[in-house]
Amino acid sequence: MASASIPASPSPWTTPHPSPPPTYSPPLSFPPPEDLVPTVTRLHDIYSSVDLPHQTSRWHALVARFKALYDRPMTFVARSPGRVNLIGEHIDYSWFPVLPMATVHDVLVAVCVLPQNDPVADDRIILSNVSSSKYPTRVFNTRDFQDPFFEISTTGTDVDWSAYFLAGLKGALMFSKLCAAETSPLPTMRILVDGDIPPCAGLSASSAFVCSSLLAVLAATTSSTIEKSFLVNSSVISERVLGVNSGGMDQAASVFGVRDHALLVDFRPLVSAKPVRVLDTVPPLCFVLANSLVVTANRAETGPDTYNVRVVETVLAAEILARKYNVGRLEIRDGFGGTLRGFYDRVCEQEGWTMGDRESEERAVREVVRRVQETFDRDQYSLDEVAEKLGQKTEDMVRKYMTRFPIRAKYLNLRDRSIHVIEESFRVKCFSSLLASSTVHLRTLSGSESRPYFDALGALMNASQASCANFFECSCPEVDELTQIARRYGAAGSRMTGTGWGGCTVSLVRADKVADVINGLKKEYYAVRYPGLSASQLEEAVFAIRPGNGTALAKIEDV
Ligand code: NG1
Repeated sequence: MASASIPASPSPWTTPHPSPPPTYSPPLSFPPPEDLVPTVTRLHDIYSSVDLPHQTSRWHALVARFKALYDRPMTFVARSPGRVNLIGEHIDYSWFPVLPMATVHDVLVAVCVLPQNDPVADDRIILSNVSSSKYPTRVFNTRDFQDPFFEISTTGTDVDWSAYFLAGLKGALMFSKLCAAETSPLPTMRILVDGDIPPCAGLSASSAFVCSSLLAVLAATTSSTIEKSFLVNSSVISERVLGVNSGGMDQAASVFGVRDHALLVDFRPLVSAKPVRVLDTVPPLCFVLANSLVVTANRAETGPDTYNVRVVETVLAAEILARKYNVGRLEIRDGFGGTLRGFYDRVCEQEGWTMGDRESEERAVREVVRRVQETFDRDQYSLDEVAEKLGQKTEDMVRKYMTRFPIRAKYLNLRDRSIHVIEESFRVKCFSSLLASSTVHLRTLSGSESRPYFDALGALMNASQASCANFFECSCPEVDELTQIARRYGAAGSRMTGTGWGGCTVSLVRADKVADVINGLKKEYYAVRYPGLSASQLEEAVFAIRPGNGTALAKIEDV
C-alpha cells in the first residue's frame, strides 16, 4: 500500500515570516510519482554513462570510508545537485520564471540510522565530511551533536560547514510536524558528507547541502514519501536561518532537475518546473562553465551591500509602481512586499491584454518599462525620497523593508533594477520557447540550420549579461572578461550565472568549439590572472557541463 505523502505546503512565498506552524491534512489523493522525490537503486538512475566510471569510484570510496569511520554500512544517501542558471538572473524573487539546470556535481549525505537496540545507539548525531583532502584549505571538523536544537552561527565569514546540515535538520524537524503521526523522535545517526560542487562559485553548493540534509533527516525520521514541491519550499525556509533571503530558484533546480533538460521554473501559483529538452543539434549544443575564482562571499557578510539591497529595491519599485498606477494591492511575497511580476500581471489585466504570443508579451514589456521610466526619472534616490514616493515615513519604510534582512545603502536604484527584471523575464520566455520550439523539435538541427538557432540563443545570453552588468550591477570585471574571452573563442553567448559579484560564467558553445573556448579561457584568463594553478585546479575551474538529474534518495545496490 502506498504510504501517505508529505504535502506540498507550506509555501515560503505567501506566508508571513516566521511561518506559522502548518497544519497537516492528509492529501485527498496520492500525487503522481513524478511529483515525488524518487528513491533510486542504481547509480545509472542518477548519472549518465559518461559520468558513471568516475562516480562509481567516488561512491565506492564513500561506502568504504563510511564503513571504516563508523563500523556500520550506510542505510541510504540523500543526493542533491548544484545548479547553473542559463538565463533569468535575479528575477526569481520578483516571482518571474527562470531557466536553470541541475548539475552533475552534487552533495551526498550518507546516513546510517542506528536502531534503539544497537549497542552503540546513543541518540547522538555524528557528522563527518570526506572533502577535506579535496579542499585542503577548508576546515571540515567532525561534529558531534547531542541536542538537535543548537544554535547556528552565521557571523561574518565564519559559518561552520555543519551549519548547512543543521539548517536542513532544523527544517526537517519543523516541517515533519506536518506528518506528526508518522514521525519518530530523532534517532541515533552517523553521517558522512561528500560534495563536489565548487564552493563559493555561485553554483548553489549551499542550497544543495541544505536540501540533501533536510531530505536525509526526513528519510531517517518518517516513512512518508516526500513531494518535490514540499522539499523545495521547506529548503527555502530552512536556508533562511543562514541569513539568506532566497528567491527559490536554486532549490527548485536542485530538486526538479532532469538529465539533458533545462527547467522552466515558475513560482506562481505554486512552485513548479517544466523540463525543456536541450536540443540535439549537429554539432551538439554544449555549455561551458568558467569560474572567475572571485569568491561570491558569505551572504551574511556581503548581503547587506549586494543581494539584500537588490531584493529591497525590486520590492519597493513594485510597491511604488502599484501605488502610482492604481493597480490595487499586490499579492505579498514572503510577508514582505509586492513583486514586479505582480505589477506586470496587473497592468496586463487592466489593459485587457491576453498574453501568450511574442508580440503581446513584447508590447507589455515595452509598456511596463515605459511606466518604470516615467516613475523613476533618475537612477539614484535617497531613502527619504523613496519613502516619499511610497507614501510612508522613512523610519516606517526602514522598519518594514530593511530590518529582517539588513541592508547598508543610502541610495537605491529602482529604475535600472526594474528595467533589468522586466526585460530579463522576457528573455527567459524567448530563450525557453526557442529551446522548446516544436518546429525544431521535430527534426534534429544540422549544419547550417543550427547556426541561426545558436546565434539567437547566444544573443539572448549576451543581452542578459549586459543587463546584469549595466542595469542590475551584479557582475564584476573578471566575470565580464571571462564572457568576452569566451565569445572571442567561439561561444555563441556567454553570461554570468548565479548571484554574481564573482562566481561563474556559463557559455553556450557548439561542441566543435568547446576545446577552443576552454583553451582560450585558460590562456587569456587563468594563465594571466592565476598563473600558479595546477592542472587539476584548472580542470575544476573551467569545464563543459550538461544538465543532470535532480534530488534523489539513493539506496544503491550496485556499489
Ligand atoms: P546563488 O548564486 O546560489 O547565491 C542567488 C539566489 C537565487 C537567485 C540568484 C540570482 C539564494 C540561495 N540563491 O543564487 O535564488 O536569486 O542568486 O539569480 O539566495
